[in-house]
Amino acid sequence: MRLVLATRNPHKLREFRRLLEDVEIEPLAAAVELPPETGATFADNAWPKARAAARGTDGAAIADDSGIEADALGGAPGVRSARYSGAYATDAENLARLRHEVPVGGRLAYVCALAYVDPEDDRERLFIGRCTGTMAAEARGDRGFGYDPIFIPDEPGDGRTMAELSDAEKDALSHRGRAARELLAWLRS
Ligand code: ITT
Repeated sequence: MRLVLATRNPHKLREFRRLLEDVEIEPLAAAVELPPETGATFADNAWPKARAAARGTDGAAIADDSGIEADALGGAPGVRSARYSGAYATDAENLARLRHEVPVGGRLAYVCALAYVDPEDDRERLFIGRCTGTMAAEARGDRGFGYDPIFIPDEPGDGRTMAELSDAEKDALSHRGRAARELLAWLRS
C-alpha cells in the first residue's frame, strides 16, 4: 500500500516511515501547495493538508498536524507551535520561548491529529494521539526534533527528555506513534 504524506517537515517523514513500515510513504511533490494553517484545532488543520495532497496526487494521503500544549499557558502554543516565536521561527527559537514561559516541572502534552483521505472510495478518517510530560530544567539530548529536548515524557519515567530516547522508545510512546498505530489497525481491519 502507498500513501502520500502531506508535510514539508522531513522529521515527520522519517518518523512515519518508521511507524508505518508496511506502507510505502511517499513525500509530497514540490508542486503541491499546502493550505495555510488557520484552524482552531489540530484536526481543523490536518484535514485540509490531507485533502490538498490527495487532490494533488490522485491517491490516498495522510497529514499530521501536531504541537505541544502547556497547562501553564492554558493549552498554548497548541496549533501555533510551529510559529510560536514568529512566522519563520526555528525549532530552537520556539523551544527557547516555551522554556522561558513554562516553569520547570510544568505539565505539557504533545498532540497529533492524523487525517487519512482516500479520494477513490471517499473514505476519510481522523486519529488523535497524545503524550503527556513535563518541562525539563534544561534542554537535553540531540535526537528527535522540535520541542523534544525540553519534554520529559511521563513514560518511561526515568527523567530522560524525548530527545534522549532511542527512535524505538520515542515511537512506542509518542503522540505520533499512538495515532499511527491506530491508523494501521484501522487499515488492516
Ligand atoms: P507540516 O505542516 O508541513 O506538516 P510543520 O512542522 O509546520 O510541518 P505542524 O504545523 O504540525 O508541522 O507543527 C508542528 C509543531 O509542533 C512544530 O513546531 C514541531 O516542532 C512541534 N512538534 C510536533 N511533533 C513533535 C515531536 O514529535 N517532537 C517535537 N516537536 C514536535
